Amino acid sequence: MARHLITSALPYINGIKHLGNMVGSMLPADVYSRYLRQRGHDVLYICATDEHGTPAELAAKELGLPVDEFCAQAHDAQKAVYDGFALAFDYFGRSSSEQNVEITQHFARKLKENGFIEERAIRQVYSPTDGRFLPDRYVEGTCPHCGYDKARGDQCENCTRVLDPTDLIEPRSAISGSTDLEVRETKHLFLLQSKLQHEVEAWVAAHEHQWPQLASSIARKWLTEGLHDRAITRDLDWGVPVPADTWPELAAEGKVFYVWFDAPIEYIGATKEWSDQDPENRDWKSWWFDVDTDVRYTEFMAKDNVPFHTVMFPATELGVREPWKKVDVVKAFNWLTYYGGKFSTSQKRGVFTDQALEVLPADYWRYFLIANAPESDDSSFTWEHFTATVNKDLADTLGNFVNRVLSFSRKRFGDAVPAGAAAGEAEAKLGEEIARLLAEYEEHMEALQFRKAAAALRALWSAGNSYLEEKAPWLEIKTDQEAAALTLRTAMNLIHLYAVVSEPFIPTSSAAMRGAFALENDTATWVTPEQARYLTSIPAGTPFTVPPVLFAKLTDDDLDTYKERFGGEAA
Ligand code: B3M
Ligand code: ZN
Repeated sequence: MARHLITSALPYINGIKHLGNMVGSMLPADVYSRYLRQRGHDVLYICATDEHGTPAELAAKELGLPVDEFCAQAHDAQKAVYDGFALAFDYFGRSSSEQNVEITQHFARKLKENGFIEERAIRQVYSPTDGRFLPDRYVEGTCPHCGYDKARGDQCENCTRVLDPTDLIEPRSAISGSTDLEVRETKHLFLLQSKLQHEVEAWVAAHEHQWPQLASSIARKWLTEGLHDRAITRDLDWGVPVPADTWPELAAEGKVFYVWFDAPIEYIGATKEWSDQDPENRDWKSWWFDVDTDVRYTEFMAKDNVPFHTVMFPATELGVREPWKKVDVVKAFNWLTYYGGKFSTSQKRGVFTDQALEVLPADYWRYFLIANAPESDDSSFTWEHFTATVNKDLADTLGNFVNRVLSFSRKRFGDAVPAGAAAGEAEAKLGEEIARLLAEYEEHMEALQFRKAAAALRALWSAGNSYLEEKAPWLEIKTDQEAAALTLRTAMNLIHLYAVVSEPFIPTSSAAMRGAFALENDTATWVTPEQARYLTSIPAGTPFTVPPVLFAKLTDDDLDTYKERFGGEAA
């Protein structure tokens, strides 16, 4: 048993996320956490809403709400969707928590003590029309690198380059649209990342062998370009305040930390939120402080977040000069596209996670998304592909197997698992095959290869179908009751096995499959390949019920309805 700390990139507070966000961070983290818990590990899966920064202020403004009220509501709305997706966080926190304020301020004080933070006067975009400085997303304009004309002051959504508002061509205020902008001088705190370049390099070199190529190549690219000193404060009303004991002047001016400074620290902050709810039994520091080799820490995120997690946050942690846990494995994802085009929160294109749940239950999405996760490359969502996958893998291969076996057995042998003949050659062959596929499934899960894991799971389901076709109990029963009973008992053992091992992907359907059998004590959290070989967890005589159809088959009419509602093509 090992201790696994797992985090997924913190979703911004400014709106319900689309399927692309889900598949690139929270969902695979949940699948992995569930798997590790089932294998008996001590798992802590932490996530939170990322509540500071200009997106929150802008979204609140649009709704005419005070920012704190907006964030409280938006947090609950996001949490409800994640519950709907059956994401089993150990804790889903909020980066605006007092815990995060405390730890972020602590980090900043330490960085200053160690000579990694310095005050500098800088020139910033100021809008006389709006009567304020315009940091980050408060300025929009044309990206100097790729020419995209809706680039934001902090990052270009199109080419993912990180920007400074003064880089933008033809800048305009995101509040008023005013192009009457000037540049004024103001003081800010700078994180002297350039001083940490060598340390970060050495740290990356020592860890990147555990990261997928996508993550290490992005980290390398950033290190090659060189770490620049970065302003880590902003002139905003909403954020973690600069601590007055350390920087009285800046605090008096109402400066707050930049959202990307406090957001990663919220991984720790949220763990403390979790711990503070039950301090007798939970110890946040035992996950984060001085635990270098005791805890294995895996982070999940989409590729645009990789620089912050492989380079900048490690630089912060290194500069603090205290033994805070650093990431071991960075699992990074490419983009999920919508018919080859961009899913876009700002442009409202694609399928949002709340809408997805209006269309079909979570398990359909969980399976499809993970089976097609954009791991080695971008992958494209289309309704055609989605409905075909649901019909083939979930409805035909898994669901139909379960219902067919259980209803047929009940019709012929009643409400308990029949005994039948002793296992023969076909069962031995099946056992071999199942053991082999299960070992493969485990291997891919351990390696965080989700598409391959899904393929191995699907192969396990298929192996049951092949066995059933080969044995054909509906024919066997005409000549040999005992043989038919053996086939059905074996198939029912497969159903129980599927229930256990499919749980990380489709927890609700797994519970329904498992619940079909009234086992005396069904405590198995996992089935090892060795146990699977014998397929004997459901003994003869076990009472069972036939669950309702697990996965509805989607029709051409359904497909038309979805395409009508969401659009069948990228804009
Ligand atoms: N909220 C960015 C994003 O949603 C950001 C991630 C923070 S992780 C510490 O893409
Ligand atoms: Zn660009």
